[in-house]
Formats: sequence, structure tokens, C-alpha cells
Amino acid sequence: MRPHQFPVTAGRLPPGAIGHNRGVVRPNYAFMPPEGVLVSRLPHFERTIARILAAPVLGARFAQYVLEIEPSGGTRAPFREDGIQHFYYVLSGQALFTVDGGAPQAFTPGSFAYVPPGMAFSLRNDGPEPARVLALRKRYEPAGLPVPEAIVSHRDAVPVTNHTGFEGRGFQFLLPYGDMRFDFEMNLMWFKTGACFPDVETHVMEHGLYMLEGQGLYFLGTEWHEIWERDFIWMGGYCPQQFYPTGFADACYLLYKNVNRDVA
Ligand code: UGY
Ligand code: MN
Repeated sequence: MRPHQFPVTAGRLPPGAIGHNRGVVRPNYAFMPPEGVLVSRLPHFERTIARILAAPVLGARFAQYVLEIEPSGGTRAPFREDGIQHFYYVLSGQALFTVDGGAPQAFTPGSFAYVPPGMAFSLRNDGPEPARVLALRKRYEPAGLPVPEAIVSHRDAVPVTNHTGFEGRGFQFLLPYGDMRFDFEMNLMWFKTGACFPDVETHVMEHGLYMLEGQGLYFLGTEWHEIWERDFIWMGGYCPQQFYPTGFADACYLLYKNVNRDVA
């Protein structure tokens, strides 16, 4: 595409317009800055845009996207899918979340919801501003146990723990840790400047990572990438990974991880 086809702002081309792109897509991982992720729409949502970040076409075994919901927009009607679990996390704005025909619950930044397979839910923006909500869909892998109950909560209600023995780390396990009914985790990972993993990790689990706060350098495969708020990373199984926060503020990302199954 020729440069003159892009809009010019204050005499400059927008970042990423002609190849200065931080994004990388490899067979086993993808680094995706928000610019360049185009608009999708989904039939069960009205007045809502979906920015699809991870999907099976990328190699991921789940789907993840940011919903941008206009005031009075959201699910057209209570929505349910056999065999599929949903997870939602509010990035900004205010909404109402209803699960299994219950009372609508306030959904404000930091609120989250887990919806087990086959259960109906609705998500509606009841505020004056657009709401941004991170969404995840994953097929449930049964394990001969009852399916989990729905959860609607807020990150402030989840304790910050650190089981690593290393200073400067913090974990908030948004779903009950170690509960074998769940086949995935959604974890808030906190880092103080200078903290990192003790080793480069290489593991069977997949990740979908959404950068919420701060910044840093992310090692994927064999390369380092500078990561900022709103960047997304998909890591396939066995993708070597390491994070090193930079800047003065704490860094935090929300991490999807498939767990508790041997994926045979
Ligand atoms: O739990 C994890 O797998 C985590 N340490 N990985 C990551 O943050 N990339
Ligand atoms: Mn990991």
C-alpha cells in the first residue's frame, strides 16, 4: 500500500502505517500491538465491536478478544453455548452482568465473570461511556467431575499472593486455584521493577496475555519485545518465555493458562 493512502496527522504517518510494526506472528507465538487489530462484529452482540486477538486460525486453542460496547449495547438476548466456557474482565466503563437468569450485577473496571458451559449470560453497557471488556471463550474439557459454578466478582476481592520465594512478584488467581473442575486459570501477574521469572519458562500450557499496567520486555522464542499497555501476546505450548519489567510503576498483565488436564 502506498504511503499517501494513509491519513496524515500533523504531518506524520500513524505509527505502524508503513512497516514500523511491533507485531510479530510466528508458528508458536504472536505479539500483537492494538493498532492494526481490525474490527469484527459478532451476531449475538449489538452496538459492539470485537477486536479479535487470539483464535484457532492463529494456532490458539481458545478465542480471546476485546469487546468495545457502546452505551445501551451488549448481548442482544441471554446467550449460551453448549460445551463452551466464557470469561469476561472489565477494562474500562461500566456494565451489568447477568448469569443464569439471576439479578444483574455491577460490572466495573476489575470486575470479572466466569460462565460454565451451557449457562446463559448477558452483558449490557448501562453507562454513559463505551465499555471495554476482555473476553475469552474456551471449549470445556470434561474430567468426570461436576462442571464449575458461575463466578461474578472483582479483582479487589481476590488476595495477592506470592508462592515463588522471590521478591517483587504478586499473583491474583481469579478462578479457584487447584480446583480440578476448572481447565484454565486467569491470573493477574504483578511485577515490581527488577523482578522477573527465575528461569526462562518452557511449558506445555498455552497463554493469552493482555498487558494491563506498566511496561517491560517480553522474551518469546529467541527474541525480546518491548511490551506496553494494551499489547496482547499469544504463546503456544513450549514457547520459551520470560518477562522483565521496565519503568517506575508496577507492571501487571492478565494471563490465560490452560491447566489441570494432560491434553492427551
Ligand atoms: O504461570 C505461568 O505460566 C507464568 N509464569 N507465565 C508467564 O507469565 N508467561
Ligand atoms: Mn508461563
